Amino acid sequence: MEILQVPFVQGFIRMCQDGWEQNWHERNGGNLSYRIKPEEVEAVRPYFGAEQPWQPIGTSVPGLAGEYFMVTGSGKFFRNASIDPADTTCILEVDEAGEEYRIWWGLENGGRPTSELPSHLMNHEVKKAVSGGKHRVIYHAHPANTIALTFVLPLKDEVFTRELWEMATECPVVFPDGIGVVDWMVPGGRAIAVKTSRLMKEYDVAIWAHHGMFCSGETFDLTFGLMHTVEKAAEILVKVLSMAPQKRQTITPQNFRDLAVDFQVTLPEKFLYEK
Ligand code: 2HA
Ligand code: ZN
Repeated sequence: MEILQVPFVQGFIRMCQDGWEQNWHERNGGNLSYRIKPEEVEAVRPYFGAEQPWQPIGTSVPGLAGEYFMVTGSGKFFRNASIDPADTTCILEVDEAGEEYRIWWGLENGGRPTSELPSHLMNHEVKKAVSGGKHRVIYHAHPANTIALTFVLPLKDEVFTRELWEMATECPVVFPDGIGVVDWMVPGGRAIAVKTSRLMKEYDVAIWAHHGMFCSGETFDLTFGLMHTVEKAAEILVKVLSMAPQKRQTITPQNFRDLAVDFQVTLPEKFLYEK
């Protein structure tokens, strides 16, 4: 067995390749992180290298003390992840205070974990707590239709959620809690991480205006599928807005309430406003 045959490592790399093929990762755009299960840490531990120095995370995540993560590297291209995982990704450990990390595997030609490490880890900390430990994947990408909408829709959770729900009947079933929106902010730091992780208490999706999207989920499939569903709905909305200034017909608030009953989801009334 090689480290690249360990199932979570394969799942991680496949997701990088899938995102690249969707055109969501120009150049070094986007980043991915996975909170590794204890038994999976043992499966990869034999491949760990020499102990490396602790480095500051840039924020505080005490809820992740002692956890291990697989993450993409800063400045690395998703396009190359499947070709050279040991150069483009890494496995790191968070210290007992949740202040520092150290790398155990990967980034073998040097480099640092993703520039969005504070956002990834703060999102993980929140989602681990609110999901009872089930959420393990945080994914950031630059899908074009979602980004395009941040130039024409009001930057409000209620508007993005409702407009995207209307674009496909599956949407309220796939993301019943809705979508959070972050105004334009400087990426890479603690401030945007704090803002995003606050939204992640309530939502599994956060959109960064004029930048991209963050999704959280239990598995690679569910998290990729969530991003894919939101971006597909955004693509339909871009087409609709390009064809006509107004929709001739759509899914109504009462339609959503009926759907919620049959599909046994709770759809918050704040998204079902009259227009
Ligand atoms: O370049 O996507 O947000 C990586 C990013 C930063
Ligand atoms: Zn980005």
